[in-house]
Amino acid sequence: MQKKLALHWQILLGMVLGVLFALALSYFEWGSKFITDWIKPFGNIFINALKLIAVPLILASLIKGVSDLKDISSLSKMGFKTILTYLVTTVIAVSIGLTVVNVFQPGKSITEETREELIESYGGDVETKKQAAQAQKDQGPLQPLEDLVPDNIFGAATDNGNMLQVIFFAIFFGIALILIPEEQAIHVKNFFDGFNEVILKMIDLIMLTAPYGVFALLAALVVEAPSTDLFVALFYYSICVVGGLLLMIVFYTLMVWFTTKKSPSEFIKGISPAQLLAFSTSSSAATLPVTMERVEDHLHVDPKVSSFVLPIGATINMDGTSLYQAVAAVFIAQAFGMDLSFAAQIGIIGTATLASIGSAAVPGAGIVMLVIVLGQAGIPEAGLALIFAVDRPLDMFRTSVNVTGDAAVAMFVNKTTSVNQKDKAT
Ligand code: DAS
Repeated sequence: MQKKLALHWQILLGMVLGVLFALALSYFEWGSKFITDWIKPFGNIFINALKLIAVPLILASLIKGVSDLKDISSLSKMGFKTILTYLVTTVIAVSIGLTVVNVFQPGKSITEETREELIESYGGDVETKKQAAQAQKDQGPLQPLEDLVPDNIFGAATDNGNMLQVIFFAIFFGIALILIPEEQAIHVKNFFDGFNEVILKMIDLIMLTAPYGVFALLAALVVEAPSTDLFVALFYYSICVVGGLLLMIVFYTLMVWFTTKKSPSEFIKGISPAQLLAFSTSSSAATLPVTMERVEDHLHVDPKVSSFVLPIGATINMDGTSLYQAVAAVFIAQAFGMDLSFAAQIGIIGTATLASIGSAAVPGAGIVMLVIVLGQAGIPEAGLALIFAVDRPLDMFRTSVNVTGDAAVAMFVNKTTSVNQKDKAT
C-alpha cells in the first residue's frame, strides 16, 4: 500500500511541477514552443498508452467477469441479488452524474476563442465526430442496435468508436464460455484469468509513468491554453463531480436507513475509516480489508455475506467511478462545443456502467476506462488531456464513494438475504 501511496503523491507532485515548469518557461519567447515540441509528446504518449490498454482490458475483465458469474449464480439468490443491486446503484450514479453535468454545464463556461484553441490542440477530429453524430441522428431507430453487433471483431477493436461492439463480443464470449463443458472451459477461463492479470500489470506499469505523463500534460495545458476560463471550467467540472459524489453518499445513507434502520450517523461513523483509507490510497482493492472489518465489526453484517459481497463490489461495483465518467464525458463534449443527443447520453449510461464494471480497483483505473465511454459517445479521446489535470484528487473522492457503495449494498443484502435470516432464526 505504501508503494501505491508513494505513486499517488508522485502524480500530484508531477502535476504541480508541470504547472510551475510551464509558468517558468513561458517567460522566454522560446518557452512555449519548447514545451509543445519537446514535452507535450510525452503527455500524448501517456494518453495513447491509456487508450491502448482500454480494449484488452475490456476483453479481459468482461470475459472473466461474465464467466465468473457462473460461480456467483450457483450461490443461489444472494449472488443474483448482489449483482442486481450493484447494477441498480451504478445506473443511479451515472444518472446523477449526467443530471449534474447537464444542469450546471461546466464545459460551456469556456470562451469560443479557448474552445478553438482546445479543438486545435486536443480535439482535432471534433468536426468528423460531429458529422458522425449528425449522421447517426439521421439513421433509423434500430441502427444503434444493429451497430452493436460487429461484422469484424478486429475492426471493432481498432476503432475506438465501436467500444460497444467490443463489449458485446466480450459478453457474448463469456456467456458461450459458461455454456461449454467445464473440462474444456477451464482452460479458456485460466487463460483469461491470466490475461486479466497481465493487463492489470500493464496498467500498473502505465501508471508508473503517470507522474511524468501528468507533468507533460499539465505543462502543455498551461502554455497552450493559458486562458483562465479553462481553469475556471476545470474547477466547475471538479465541483460537479464532487457534488454528484456527495449526492451518492446521501443516497447510500438513505438506502441504508430505510432498508436496515441504521441511522445515517451510525453508517457514516461505521464506514468512515474505510472511506479515509480509500481517499488516501485511491484504491478500492487496498482498502478492501478495512472495508470488510468495518462492515462486519461496526456495521454488524454477517461475515458470510460481507466476504461474498465486498470482494465482488471492490471489483465490479464502482459507483463513484461511473458517476465521474458520465460527468467527464459530457464535460469534454461541452468543452469541444459538441451537443450530445439524448440517445448518446443514454448510451453513456450503458457504457459508463460497463466501463466502471471493467475498471480495476487501483489508482487511475477510472480514467483508463473513460476512453471506452468517450469512444462510444463519439467524443475525441484526446479530451482526456483536459481533465487529467484534476484526475488524481477526483480519484480520491470517487474511490471513497466506491467503497461506501460496496458497504451500503453489503448491509442491504445482509438485511434481506434468507441465509442471514435463517441463521437469526436458529
Ligand atoms: N481508483 C479506483 C478504485 O480503486 C477508482 C477509479 O480509478 O475511478 O476504486
